[in-house]
Amino acid sequence: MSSYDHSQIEPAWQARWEKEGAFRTPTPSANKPKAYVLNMFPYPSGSGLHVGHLLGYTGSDLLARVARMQGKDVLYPMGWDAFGLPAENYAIKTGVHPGITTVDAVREFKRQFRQAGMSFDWEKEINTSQPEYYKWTQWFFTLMYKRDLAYRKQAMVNWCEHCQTVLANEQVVGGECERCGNKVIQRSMKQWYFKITDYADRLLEDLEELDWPEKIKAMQRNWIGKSKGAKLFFEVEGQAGVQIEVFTTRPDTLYGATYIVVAPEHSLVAGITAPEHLEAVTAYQKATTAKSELERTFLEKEKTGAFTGSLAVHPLTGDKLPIWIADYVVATYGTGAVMAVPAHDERDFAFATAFNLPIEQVLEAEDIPFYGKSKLINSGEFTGLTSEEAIPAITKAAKGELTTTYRLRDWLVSRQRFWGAPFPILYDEEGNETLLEGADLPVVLPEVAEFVPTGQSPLALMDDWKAVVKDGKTYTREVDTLDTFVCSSWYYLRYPNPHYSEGAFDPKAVAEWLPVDVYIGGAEHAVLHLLYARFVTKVLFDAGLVSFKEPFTSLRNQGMILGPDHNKMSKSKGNVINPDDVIKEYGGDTLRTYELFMGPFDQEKPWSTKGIVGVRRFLEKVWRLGEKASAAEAGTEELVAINRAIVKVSDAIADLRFNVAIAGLMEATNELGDQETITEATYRSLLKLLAPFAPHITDELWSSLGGEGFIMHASWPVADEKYLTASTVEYPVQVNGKVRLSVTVAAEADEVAIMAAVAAHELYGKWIGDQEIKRKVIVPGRLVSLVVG
Ligand code: ANZ
Repeated sequence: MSSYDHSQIEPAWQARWEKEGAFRTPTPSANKPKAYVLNMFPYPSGSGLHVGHLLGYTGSDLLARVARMQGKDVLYPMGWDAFGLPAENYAIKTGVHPGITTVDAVREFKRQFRQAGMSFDWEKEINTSQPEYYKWTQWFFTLMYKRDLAYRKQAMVNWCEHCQTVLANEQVVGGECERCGNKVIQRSMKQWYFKITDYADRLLEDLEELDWPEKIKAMQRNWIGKSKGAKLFFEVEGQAGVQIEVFTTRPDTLYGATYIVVAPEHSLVAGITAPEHLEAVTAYQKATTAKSELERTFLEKEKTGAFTGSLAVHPLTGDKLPIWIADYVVATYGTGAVMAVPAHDERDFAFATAFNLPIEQVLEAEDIPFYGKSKLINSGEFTGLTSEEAIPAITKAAKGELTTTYRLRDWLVSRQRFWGAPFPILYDEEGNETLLEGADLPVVLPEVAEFVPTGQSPLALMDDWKAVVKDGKTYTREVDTLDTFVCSSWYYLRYPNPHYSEGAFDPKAVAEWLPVDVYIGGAEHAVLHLLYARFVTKVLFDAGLVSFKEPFTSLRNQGMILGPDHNKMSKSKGNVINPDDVIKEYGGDTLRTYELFMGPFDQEKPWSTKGIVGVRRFLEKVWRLGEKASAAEAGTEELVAINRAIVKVSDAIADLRFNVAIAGLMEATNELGDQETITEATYRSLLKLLAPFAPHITDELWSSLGGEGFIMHASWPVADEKYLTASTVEYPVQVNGKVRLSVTVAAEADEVAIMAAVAAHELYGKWIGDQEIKRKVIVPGRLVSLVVG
């Protein structure tokens, strides 16, 4: 038998798979289950894939391969989230058009995927930056618009000075731009929004039915941030009819309110600021615009603020409460104003302490501040009630309203960028908007020569493109582009029939394949992409265009692969492992198997060169095991080993415990290696179990045994129950006090069966032979002891 040379085998099999269309998606048949296995599509970056990126793809590839072998019709596609900031930033740096760099990057990604043995059906490939695709991204905008879910408003937006663009809340991380890490400031601009807030409750409720990691569901719940409370109203002293509306989750603490705080941006501020406080208030407002929401509301942050000079009237006691502005109150949450209860609210406590404002305890507690619920004290007629009882009672008495608020904001979709899908919107001379539809789509992105950011979209500089005459009227185009999260909110619908020209997706093909059965991707998409995709699916459901309400039935996240130094892989740290190098030295099969063997799929784990060598040796062992595959009949140990492996590997894969599955394969390989010979049938079963992990070597060995077609089209082995019964027991056999041999029998084997196994042992003749068995002790499950002579 020749030795295992991956550099010969792997490219040859890749070429055959391609030539013979091995990964082509079948037409789904009525009598077979389907599996739509999907990985979050990448943006094709110029730096290619590192081994960390490959983990998720390897996991989904394995699932697709197993599903095929289990007789399912499988759709396993791949495409490119090609629009967006990274490509545009790269273009700004190099001066090369993103259209060109994207083509190069896609080619490079495909080469790397191919080398790693990925079984994507490239006939299903999509690319969000092509007019054929973004025509339908624009159509989604028109759908939103017509369903009153798209609107434009002047608003304070997150602005990245470095990228010169607006960012969605989700793209601001710790007050910084998610992409470039620069500080994000607030700026007022006219922007397009999608009304995702209309779906807040359904996005929350439907989480229950999803087979998703609990952590991700919790993050979505948090992001939606449903909060039950009340609106209470405070008159402004001396200003008839002017009221401050506050949102509170704790109306039970109303008697402890000692001052009011409104957000610096609140529309009432100008009207209630006394002349002698105007300068300080204006200066404070200006300082606030430079801060991000996170910075403002961060608990430990030093509290700042300014007094407006006005007083509010307590609705129950008539007390006069000073009205302050402070940045810890956010304009966009609740009503943008709070009643401050320093004895029972952490931020109010810090603020009152800093500004020497009164603190009044109104809940029974050993000490203040106290943030829990308890019995009311110092609360007039409500004294003695529990917090729960007082919430509705006080709200009613104060003429407030019980209400629910959400942290979720509408989705801002305007970007002042060039490398995105243009809006299907025109404005007439008065600024009224007109929607472009039907034959007017796609609005093709023009060839822009100048993409240096200026604060407005580079498209604003394209006078020829911008000016449109339609039905004799002149218009100008919207020059912003759509957030790339719009492109990726619907792509999974396009794959089943990616070149469909009658609509964004082929309804028949979507009915056959959707929803996605398993979705694999990084946990960093816990809120952004996953929430948008769920929202879009619900809109389509409401429009009667799809029959399901959730796009991704089950979701799994891959963990991060760290560098060998246990740090996150990054160019600057010089700890990036390039899959090309690993594949060259050890092969794609070793790389795949090692990635899945490193540890639990969803956990963080460091790269280890030692570990990869171990996996390579394992594959070599499997290769050499072929030399033993000559037995005419299988022995019990062989059958037990392989059947146990079938169960272990199948079960572990079903739970995405790939590392456990590989451990099972290694164990079986060792056990089978201990046999003198094994049958070809057993060896074939082992190869089938290994095939989804290591597709090249297994196809090579499969064909050398005369296997038909590709091993990926063979059927997944099924265990024979007979050899699984509470497994087996190994009995050491003592002869005259010394262990001379051992036998493996079924756990429930009786004395006769055990003695038969002893008699069949090849060492029986040597140690017992014709001697008389004078005494025989069998300790069930433990040992056999014979006295002979
Ligand atoms: C009085 C009070 C007393 C409060 C008390 C809490 C405890 P969640 O649960 O997150 O919804 N709040 C309301 N609007 C705000 C805004 N725009 N910016 C910053 N804080 C705001 O939080 C609701 C609570 O956060 C509200 O209830 C309000 O403080 C504050 F013992 O009102 B509370």
